[in-house]
Amino acid sequence: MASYTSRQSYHGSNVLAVVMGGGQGTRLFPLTKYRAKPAVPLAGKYRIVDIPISNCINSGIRRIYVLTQFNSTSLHRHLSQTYKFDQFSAGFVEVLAAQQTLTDSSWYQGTADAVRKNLVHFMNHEWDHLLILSGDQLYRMDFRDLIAHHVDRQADITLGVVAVPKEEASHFGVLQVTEDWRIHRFVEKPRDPAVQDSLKLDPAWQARLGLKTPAEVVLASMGIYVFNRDVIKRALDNTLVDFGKEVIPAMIEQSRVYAFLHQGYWEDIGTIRAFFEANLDLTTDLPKFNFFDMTAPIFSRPRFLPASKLNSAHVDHAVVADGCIIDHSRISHSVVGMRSIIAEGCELRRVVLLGCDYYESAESIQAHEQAGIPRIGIGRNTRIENAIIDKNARIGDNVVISPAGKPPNLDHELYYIRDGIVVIPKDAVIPHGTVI
Ligand code: ADQ
Ligand code: ADP
Repeated sequence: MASYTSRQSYHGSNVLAVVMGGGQGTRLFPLTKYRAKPAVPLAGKYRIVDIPISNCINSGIRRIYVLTQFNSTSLHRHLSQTYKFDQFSAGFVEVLAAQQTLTDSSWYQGTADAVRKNLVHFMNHEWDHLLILSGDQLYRMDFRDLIAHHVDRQADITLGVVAVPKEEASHFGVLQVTEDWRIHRFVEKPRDPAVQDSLKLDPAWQARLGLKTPAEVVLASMGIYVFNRDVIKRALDNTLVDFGKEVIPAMIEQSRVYAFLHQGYWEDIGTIRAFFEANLDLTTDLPKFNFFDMTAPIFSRPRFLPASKLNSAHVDHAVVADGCIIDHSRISHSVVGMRSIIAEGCELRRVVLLGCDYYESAESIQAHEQAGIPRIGIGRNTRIENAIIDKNARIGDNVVISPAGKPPNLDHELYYIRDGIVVIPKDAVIPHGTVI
């Protein structure tokens, strides 16, 4: 067991981190149609998985497993080309995909099931604390503070928690704590207003925590858990499949389960709407998540792309990644992903372009043009609003893309609408003149 008692003596080598890389990925579909959720591009040049991994690295944790339902080449390539540790640090970032397990070929039934099926791999390493992280959240946290809180209280399990408005209680595991943060009640996604009401945080606590909002709040689980080595074995020595629904409520009865309050920005970006809004928030004057904070940088794959080129483009409140060429167009409140090519006369408002994987060769452009197929990128005089354009899409000239006047959810052969946002899938071809 750990012999240290505070942050000073804590060392990241006592911790093994596990990133929950997603179930079937239905909530982020169609972005997860061809790739695992952790590989979904974020903020023009990152992938979702860079967030939890960077938080780990910035907290001194260098042994990280990523659990995912299916193996995608892009996830493997990204992780192996990005996170290289020297041979003295014993660090690794490794994917454990559901179908790879030897004893059971079935998909992970839930978060606890995914961890149980891989426990044998985890136990091969030396660690005192297993840090379980959600794979679809945008936040910055120093896990050393979380672990120190856990160790100082001699906890068996500690949950990262945030205060959220009471109205959002039904989306989270909601809990109540004693003066010393020990959890004595936990209800997963309470729907009953009476139950929600009974879980709200005492105004005196609200003041103590410095929460200035007059609104009623509850303490919500972030889906971030620290387990001691012996405790995780015990907690999963059964057939329970889900941490929030089953394991945590069961453990509260028999173990020392504590909460650690996270007070910075934190957002679940696991739905198309949340993913879209979190990307667009980066284009505001003062984004809620600060990619510019170099005290805890977000890492990603170095690509050695040229700086972006803007030819009398009018760009307002936009994030433009490396390697783009934008001609005589108007771009506002948009994220322009790496290697995006935008021809002249376009108007983009509230658009998240995930970018391109490569530059199309002159021969390829010519061959496609002869066949009447647009080149990769956005063609001339095209207007797009409230949309996510996945990688390598070929959007033609004089195209209009907008969800206005359409149902909030729709499947079409060329595109999807999710939560009122048009999503153009990866490698899609939208012919010249199409009006969506
Ligand atoms: P949810 O987010 O609804 O609630 P869940 O669907 O279990 O819970 O997802 C948790 C994380 O695990 C996500 O990152 C997800 O992608 C991943 N995941 C889910 N199933 C998986 C599988 N089979 N294999 C690999 N990864 C998988 C949880 C808690 C709540 C808490 C919220 C906070 O249950 O108590 O409040 O997270 O967002
Ligand atoms: P995704 O971001 O959708 O998960 P991948 O990471 O799998 O995509 O693909 C990115 C890589 O694929 C890039 O390194 C790029 O070099 C390569 N690539 C994909 N398609 C092509 C192509 N048609 N021509 C050249 N390179 C390609």
